[in-house]
Amino acid sequence: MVIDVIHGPNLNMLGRREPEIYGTTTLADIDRELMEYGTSQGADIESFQSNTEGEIVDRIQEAFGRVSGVIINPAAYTHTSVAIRDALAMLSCPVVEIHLSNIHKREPFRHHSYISGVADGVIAGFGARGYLMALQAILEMIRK
Ligand code: CA2
Repeated sequence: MVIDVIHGPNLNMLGRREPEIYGTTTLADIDRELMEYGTSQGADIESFQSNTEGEIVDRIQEAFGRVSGVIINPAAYTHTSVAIRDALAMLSCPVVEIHLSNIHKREPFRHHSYISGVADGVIAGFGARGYLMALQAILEMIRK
């Protein structure tokens, strides 16, 4: 069972800038925790980060028919990308959208997500811990 974890633009800077908003955990820390937990549950976690919309679309297309679930933090593309939404809509496996911050508590332009309408679940506002919550939730969805 493969779960693809897709990290959007600027998330490679996690833990190195704006810790008051995004915390001090790095992306490598998050991936490590997911991989450890995934292994304990019999799931292979694959991780991908890109600052480029088209590369994220390509990655989602490559996931089609190959993976059992997708966890995605589209970052700023959450609020702009019909292309990422359309790519996710093609998938038949569960999709969980995750945000470190509570986007609804922030600036109005972050309140709308193009992604939520094609996601099976959304987690926001729990910081890096939210990724483990997303993994636990998606494994439950897959096993049902
Ligand atoms: O809360 C989230 O996870 C977001 O997806 C993060 C995006 C933001 O545009 C969304 O509205 C909410 C920003 C990711 C930028 O990450 C940084 C990490 C460290 C330093 C600077 C940016």
